[in-house]
Amino acid sequence: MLRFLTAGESHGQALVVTVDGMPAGLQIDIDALNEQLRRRQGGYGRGRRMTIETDRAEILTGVRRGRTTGAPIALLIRNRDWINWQQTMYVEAEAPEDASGVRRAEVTRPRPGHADLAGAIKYGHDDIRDVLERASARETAGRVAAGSLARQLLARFGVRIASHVSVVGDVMLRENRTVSFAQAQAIPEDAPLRCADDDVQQRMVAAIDKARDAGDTLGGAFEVIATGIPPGLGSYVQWDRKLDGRLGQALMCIHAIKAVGIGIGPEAAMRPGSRVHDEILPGTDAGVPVRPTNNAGGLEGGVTNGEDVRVVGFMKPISTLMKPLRSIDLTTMSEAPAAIERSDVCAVPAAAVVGEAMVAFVLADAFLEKFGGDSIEEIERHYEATAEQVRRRFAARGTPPPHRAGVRGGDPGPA
Ligand code: EPS
Repeated sequence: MLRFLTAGESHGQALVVTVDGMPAGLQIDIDALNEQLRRRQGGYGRGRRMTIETDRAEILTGVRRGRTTGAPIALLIRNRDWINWQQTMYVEAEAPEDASGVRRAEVTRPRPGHADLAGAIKYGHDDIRDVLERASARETAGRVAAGSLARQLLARFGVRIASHVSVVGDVMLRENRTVSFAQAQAIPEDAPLRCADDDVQQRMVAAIDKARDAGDTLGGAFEVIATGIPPGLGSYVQWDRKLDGRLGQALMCIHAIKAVGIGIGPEAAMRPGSRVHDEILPGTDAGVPVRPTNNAGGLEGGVTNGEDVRVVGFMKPISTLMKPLRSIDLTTMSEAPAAIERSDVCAVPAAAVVGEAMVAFVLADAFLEKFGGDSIEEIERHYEATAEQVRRRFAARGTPPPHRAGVRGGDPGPA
């Protein structure tokens, strides 16, 4: 079982991640990991904080001479902003004499939509900072670090993952426009919103500018596409083993994500069955029967069918508004505008990168479940044996043999 836990406050000393269950013998590319952290920091609509941070992970345990040992992997990502927050975020009972930064006032006016009020009630905090520091989406840097390790494991078996932003506010890619894996991967990393259509992207930028000027925020949607996925990951036999459910949870738990779609998602509810289900044709494509469409997003019955896995995350607008909504002051219980904290106007491109990481992690977990082993060599043997079995199965029934190596290989691309 592959799992990870994170710790850390947004303006504390550092974020800490522990990844458990990685097999031994995987070559780790720390530059590729840091590149994922850099991608998460980008996107038009981010606030000033991103000019302070340059996220880099330090691997503390579980890797020796560049390869995983099978032991838990601990990673550390330092918060550069900590230097400005020591007077507010010190660990000791009293502020250390050499603590830098200014002492910030307590936060007592919960922001509607944020964890502020619910968290203060749950944990009994008077200063909402005790809630918001951990509820902050800064935590997702840790997830991207963990996801990058999962991604490197999957890449070894030809799985590649990309994403694109399809909606910002009321600006969206044309309805029913399918963005292929290759198109998503070809979007330049410096594209302001990592949208597959330049004109739509320009309108998205304008919508963010307008929201910023109005003291408002915008949400949107992104799609994560994973290609080279072998059939048979997940299962239909038990609710908690259905891979679509696991992917749904992995995306829903990203900050501000309010809905998840698999394949054409909610659109499937509005079409007749004849325009939803993907026909199965003779012949093979990358080792599995030909499917002319992939409305199912690569999952049928909670099991991968060999097509690309496609998952969409829908994000609500960020809840810190520069023109704040009505709220109350918890110290007086009287009406007061919600607190204003420095924040982003739109973070959908960042959420897309986090989405890639979460999808990578869940797919890697399901991959290990199916092809499991304690070392990469052991997993490779299991993977190849299954690939051979699938090849034979189709060959025995007179269909042409699959044209690629592996169950649904694809070339191993960059992690
Ligand atoms: C966040 C508020 C902002 C964001 C932050 C998430 O931080 P700050 O209050 O320091 O300006 O920039 O996101 C990150 C720091 C990050 O690394 O993604 C929030 O309240 O959730």
